[in-house]
Amino acid sequence: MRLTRYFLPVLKENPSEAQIVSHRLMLRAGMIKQQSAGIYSWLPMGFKVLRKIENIVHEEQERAGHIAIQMPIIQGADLWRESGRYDDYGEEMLRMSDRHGRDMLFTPTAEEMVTDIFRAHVNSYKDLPLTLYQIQWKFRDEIRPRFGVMRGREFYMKDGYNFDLTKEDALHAYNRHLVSYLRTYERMGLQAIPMRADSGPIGGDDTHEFLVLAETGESEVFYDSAVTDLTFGDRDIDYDSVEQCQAVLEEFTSKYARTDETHDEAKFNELPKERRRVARGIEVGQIFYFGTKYSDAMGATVVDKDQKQVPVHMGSHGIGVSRLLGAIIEASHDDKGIIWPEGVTPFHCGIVNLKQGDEEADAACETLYAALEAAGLEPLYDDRNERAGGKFATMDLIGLPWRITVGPRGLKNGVVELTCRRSGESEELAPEAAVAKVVDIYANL
Ligand code: 5CA
Repeated sequence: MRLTRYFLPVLKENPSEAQIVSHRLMLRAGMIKQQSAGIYSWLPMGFKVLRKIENIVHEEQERAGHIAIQMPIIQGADLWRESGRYDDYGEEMLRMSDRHGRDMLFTPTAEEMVTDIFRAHVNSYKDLPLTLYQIQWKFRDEIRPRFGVMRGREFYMKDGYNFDLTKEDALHAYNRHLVSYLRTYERMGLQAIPMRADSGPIGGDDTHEFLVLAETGESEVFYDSAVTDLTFGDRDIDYDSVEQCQAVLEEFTSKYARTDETHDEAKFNELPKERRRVARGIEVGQIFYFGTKYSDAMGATVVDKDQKQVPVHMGSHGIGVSRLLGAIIEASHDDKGIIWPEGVTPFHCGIVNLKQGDEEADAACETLYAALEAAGLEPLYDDRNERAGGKFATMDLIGLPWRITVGPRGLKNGVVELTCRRSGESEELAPEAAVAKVVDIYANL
């Protein structure tokens, strides 16, 4: 993409309404525009990152054997009356009626609808296990929408639902989700720590939240510092293996890590003092096992081996896809702007032409641009007639991990400059070598 042909409405001034750095940077980098409290338009660069995050979530869900569907955003009230949640959900549920006076609502989550799909089409234990998921817009009429996409009213969520014959099978599904989430967040350059949590209006016994540590996080968290040493890495896990998933769950959840809702001061104090941490975190996902709560209420049963009708065991599992943009920026920025992890960056590499209009510099930029594209990467070429300082400021603000700077002086010596956004380090390389290095970095992700 050439910047002169793109739509990147960066703001020079700090927007006064933004209280936290991710919100400020998303507005300044022209990623989102607020339309109402907690409701945003996604401008091209914000939308691009949203899609990247969404793709990673899809890939990891599919890897875990989960199957994508899409359910409607506007739902009838009847299913929610069956489960009892039409009344229970309260003012967070945005309600409306259609022209026939039928009660409708904007979906805040989808346990009821997915259970309805299940009961209409699945009758036998032979069709289990089954996990269906979607990535879809949700609406919750939050009392205090704030911090941009972090606590929106309209937000994008991956919500997945497992259906299993027995509690043991459903707990395996729970563990499998935990494993796949660890992998998902790490691919985005994030450490998200599973913490024992409270189930709230979803209901259920077992639940973990995934928290990214950040001073601006809304949740207070208490943990053993040893949990931050754990990384999932590129382990090759067989998601069908009960033992393997169980082992990962135990490794990642046996140390003390809890949100304030489940915090147990006495237990926490059993830890050596130097390992006790009290901090804040951003909740980027939550997994639940809730047994037969919805299948009982809505008659979602299958016949078992003995031809007996039994209610299925379920759980639901969410990832805050739009919130993740904010969480990634909170975890990865400096005073100049965003620093995108390679896995989610909107463009792979920036190209800055220090002397637009100079024949050689222009030609060298075109060659670099073509070479990066030919290697399957997306460069962003700042081809504006701007002074170098302005171009650097924009690149730093929008946070592309790599930048190639091209100027007449370097070209005389046959070199361009390759700069790493995170470390700030630069090296002079022949143009082909710079391209080769960038290609190599992304090939090894
Ligand atoms: N049905 C279950 C799981 S499918 C569910 O709704 N879980 S949840 O309430 O925990 O939401 C899942 C994730 O969505 C949360 O972990 C959080 O990351 C994100 N989320 C929840 N509310 C908001 C909000 N108002 N704005 C942005 N993201 C949100």
